[in-house]
Amino acid sequence: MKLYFAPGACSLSPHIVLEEAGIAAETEQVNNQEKKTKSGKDYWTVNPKGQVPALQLDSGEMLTEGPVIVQWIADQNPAAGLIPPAGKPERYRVQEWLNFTTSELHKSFGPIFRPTTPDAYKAISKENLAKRFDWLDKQLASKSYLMGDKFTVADAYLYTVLRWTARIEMDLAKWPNLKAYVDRITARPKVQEALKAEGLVK
Ligand SMILES: N[C@@H](CCC(=O)N[C@@H](CS)C(=O)NCC(=O)O)C(=O)O
Repeated sequence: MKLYFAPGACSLSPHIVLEEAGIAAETEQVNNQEKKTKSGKDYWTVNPKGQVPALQLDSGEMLTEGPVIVQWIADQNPAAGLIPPAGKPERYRVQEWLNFTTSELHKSFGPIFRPTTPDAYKAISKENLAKRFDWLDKQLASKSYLMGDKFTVADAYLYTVLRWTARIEMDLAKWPNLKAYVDRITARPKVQEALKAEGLVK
């Protein structure tokens, strides 16, 4: 398996899941602006969508879409307990969280990062995020992780997205449960490994 990633981008989520699952995979950094991989390959030929993450399977097939990639990785090592088995109601709860994160949070950040987005649009996107964070903060009031006591792939994704608030000057201190959640996940040894591998911490 080989994961194509850009440091700190949404590809950090499958990177964390690889570490948490104890799966040794190759990784290759992508320059997302120039669409070139570290070894000089044209990234459009790897993923014609031009986005990270992309996971090359041992069969050579390319799997894209972060919420799907994390499920595939977690299913390679069920003993790691990163995702409930397909068919169990809890599996669909995890998918519910992945879908919420991708559609209600992840995609709000892109236009805020983009320098050419009008300020009024950025302000509205931040307002929308803040509303979602108000709700999320309540969800995390009495549990360590989205599914309760157990860290799952949904946490790897939500954590990755919440890290971006620092880049858009949204202070998570306003949402104490979210702040504690991010700090809790940052402290996980395997998360530290993924952050180190992407050059995000020393
Ligand atoms: N639907 C895709 C979106 C992936 C995505 O937004 N990737 C961003 C980084 S977080 C990216 O590569 N952006 C560069 C671009 O779109 O040119 C997924 O969930 O995997």
